Amino acid sequence: MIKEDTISAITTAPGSAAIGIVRISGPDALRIGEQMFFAASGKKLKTYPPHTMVYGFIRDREGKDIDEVLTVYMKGPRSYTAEDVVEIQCHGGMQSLRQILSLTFYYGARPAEPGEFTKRAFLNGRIDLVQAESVMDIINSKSTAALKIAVQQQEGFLSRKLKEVRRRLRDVIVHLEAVIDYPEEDIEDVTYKEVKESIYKAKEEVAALLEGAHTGKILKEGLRTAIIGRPNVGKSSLLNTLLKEDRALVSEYEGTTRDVIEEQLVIGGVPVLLADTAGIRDTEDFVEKLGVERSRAFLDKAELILAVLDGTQPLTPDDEAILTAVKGKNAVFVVNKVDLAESIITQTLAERFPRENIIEVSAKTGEGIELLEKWLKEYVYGSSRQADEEIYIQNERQINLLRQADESLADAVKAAENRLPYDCLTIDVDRALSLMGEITGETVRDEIINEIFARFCVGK
Ligand SMILES: Nc1nc2c(ncn2[C@@H]2O[C@H](COP(=O)(O)OP(=O)(O)OP(=O)(O)O)[C@@H](O)[C@H]2O)c(=O)[nH]1
Ligand SMILES: [Mg+2]
Repeated sequence: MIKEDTISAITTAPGSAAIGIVRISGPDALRIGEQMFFAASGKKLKTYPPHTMVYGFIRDREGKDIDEVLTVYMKGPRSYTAEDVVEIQCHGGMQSLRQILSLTFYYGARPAEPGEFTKRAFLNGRIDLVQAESVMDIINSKSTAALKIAVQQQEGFLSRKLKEVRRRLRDVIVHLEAVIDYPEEDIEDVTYKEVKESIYKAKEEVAALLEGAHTGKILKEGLRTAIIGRPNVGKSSLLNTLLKEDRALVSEYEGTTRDVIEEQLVIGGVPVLLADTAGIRDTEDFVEKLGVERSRAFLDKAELILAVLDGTQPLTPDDEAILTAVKGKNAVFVVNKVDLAESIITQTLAERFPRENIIEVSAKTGEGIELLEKWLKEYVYGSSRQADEEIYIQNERQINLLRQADESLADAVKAAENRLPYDCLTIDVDRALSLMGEITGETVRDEIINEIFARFCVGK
């Protein structure tokens, strides 16, 4: 345990609310708490067993009541920071919270820096860096799926996996060092074969984690999706149906949508940033032209394109232009208006694109929309993956480190194949080990730690 000074902050959101919380953490937490809190029972806070809610009042220096509160003393290490903590639950108005907070300063606490409570939990070894980072992910989760991943990370799913892989790699190094020190006992063939197999296994586990990172990022940030198509095929109708709300204007006139309409929604559990765009075609109308330019920009920057086509009409040159434009992008071809007549273009499309990427729908009746939802879900999770069992990394820092570790392991495998000297092998494996240690915080530099916690909010 590192002995630190005592810090305090308001840990609840600013504004009016039913309750607000002031947290004090550090060696003087109990002393400071005792000086300002007066239990209704007349007893001292420290006479209660730790982790007991005690009803009473916060009084200012003159002994006047500031607020009626509940106070709890959590004796370290059984607290958020693993230090002694006192938390005061008062009424959630800013006046009461601010006065209580300044009183903690008066009695000797110092204002907590952003993320400092969580940083202390990390420095005191209660949680690792992955768990600390997941605290912010939990707070910022945009969907139930993203929350679930963040909570799994908080519980140490990823940390345990990394520990396992690192243990495997450490064994490799021990093995190699033994044969470097006692070369006469070495049987080279066996050593290279065994070492290569172990490293390869570790590399496969890292690769599996990286595969899940695509899913993790989408669940965290939302899948950037653009609805693209020529005028009047039913793009805005599709947006409205997916949103279950009349958001965009729909009309029988071509060129109804002029500007891009963006909405956030959750489709089949997947958070989606969905953009309805102006129909793309050659036009002389100045404003429509601007809209078309914007549509093209969205076509470029979206990760996924919903290319909408009118199933009741043959493909037009404008359709063809769009089909060409989405080449090389992730696209699903939405054949619309199948409530009017059987599609006459599905067959033609199927000759050019994988059939599973062509979906017949009616934006008007909702027919086929569930197929589109299913398609999206599979795109995000992969068809064979079991959403519950996988580890999905959401954090950019962690993904980058893991990518580099993966490269080092690839180098190590190659080195073993080419029978390079043992110490070349240990260098690569060592590097992978230290990169993975940076993810959990075992081998990370102070500046990086400070940078990570500076992104937190005050009070966390
Ligand atoms: N029967 C039927 N009509 C549809 C369907 N989808 C859209 N429509 C009609 O097609 C016309 C055009 O629909 P919109 O949603 O405005 O088409 P859009 O692609 O957004 O058109 P622009 O914004 O002009 O590019 C409207 O009259 C809709 O009612 C559908 O699935 N079935
Ligand atoms: Mg429209």
